[in-house]
Amino acid sequence: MSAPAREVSVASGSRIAARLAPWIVALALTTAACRFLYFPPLTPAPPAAVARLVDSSGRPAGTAVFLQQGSEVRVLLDVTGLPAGSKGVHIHEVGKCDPPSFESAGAHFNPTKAAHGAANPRGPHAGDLGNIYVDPTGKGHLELSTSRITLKKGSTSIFDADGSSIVVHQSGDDQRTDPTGNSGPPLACGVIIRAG
Ligand SMILES: [Cu+2]
Ligand SMILES: [Zn+2]
Repeated sequence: MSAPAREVSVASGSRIAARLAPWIVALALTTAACRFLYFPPLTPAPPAAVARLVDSSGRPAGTAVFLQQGSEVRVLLDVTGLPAGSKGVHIHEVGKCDPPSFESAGAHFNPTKAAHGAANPRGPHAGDLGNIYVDPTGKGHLELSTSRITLKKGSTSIFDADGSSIVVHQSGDDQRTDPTGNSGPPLACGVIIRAG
């Protein structure tokens, strides 16, 4: 007497499972894709930051965007109106960009007390971001990921007590010469501010 009832129950159970299967697959795929994606209703926004660069006359010279992606920070830098060529790019240790010298930005961001440059055996500084190539129209784009800085709390946070800035220099950075890579004086500077 009870066997038919149980069969019905099993049959309807597997029908429900069949109906749910596409959703389970979709949920699994979504979870896998979640590592770098941000779904506003589901997850808190990962930290982000922005810097608006000015040149030595105080005129706009570009924008930098910083996106925390797991343990790395993606940096996207666009510059305009700068002289052509290769230019050293660093995060400097103070969030203050007073033109024309930008000396207010201090030295390279260096929480680990390293030497300058990726080609230096004791380097690099956490703030060493290599070079941006500026084309003959004055525009340049640089994109990189680094785990040497963070937008979160911690010893390598660029949001320390006095903040940080991003600086583009007159010459290429040789990635080796301590403490500045022979990159010459600053051309442009932007204070890095939280954007989410
Ligand atoms: Cu610099
Ligand atoms: Zn450096």
